[in-house]
Amino acid sequence: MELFSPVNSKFNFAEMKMEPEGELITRNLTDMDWMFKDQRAVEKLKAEDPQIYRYYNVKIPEEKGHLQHCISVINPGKIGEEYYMTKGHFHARKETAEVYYTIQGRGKLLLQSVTDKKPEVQVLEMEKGSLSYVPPCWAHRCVNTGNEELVFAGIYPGDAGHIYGEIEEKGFARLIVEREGRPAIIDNLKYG
Ligand code: S6P
Ligand code: ZN
Repeated sequence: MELFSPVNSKFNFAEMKMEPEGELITRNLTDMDWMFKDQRAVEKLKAEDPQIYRYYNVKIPEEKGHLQHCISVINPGKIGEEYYMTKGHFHARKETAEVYYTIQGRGKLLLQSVTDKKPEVQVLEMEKGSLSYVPPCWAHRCVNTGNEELVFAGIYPGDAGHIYGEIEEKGFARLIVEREGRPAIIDNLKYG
């Protein structure tokens, strides 16, 4: 393995961005509009195309032994009754895990098992200080249920890789929506 130099990154809360920026990936509504339940609400907002989330990847070799790490920022907001969320994915190397550390805001971490059996769904709370463990073989999506940006760090093996296609197509079996002013976990009737 080549010697890689130690590197520091810092999240600038005044400007809500990472410094140095690294690789910045932004997801606006039109990058994921089909993933929201309420397609009428999507149509109304499409022209405006709000940013849903962004993440700053520190550039690290995608090799075993390294640790990828990034800071994600999910904006507050809803499409219809469904909160802003990440697309969600599982790792190409399914046996790789991940740790999330919530730095600001409030949300839910939606986890769905990726095995041959019927998927199991679990939800973990994300709030300032939460250290959440995503074990191997669980797809993961973060949802901002608060009224400020949800900011969290993700740390995972260098060679984990990401698979989006299946979740882009099928979604998760549960959705996180606002009901009577509070987050509720409901079945995704379109799952499958
Ligand atoms: C990577 C890690 C996060 C996400 C980021 C965006 O393994 O879980 O850095 O990439 O939160 O979510 P997504 O689902 O669009 O990759
Ligand atoms: Zn991941």
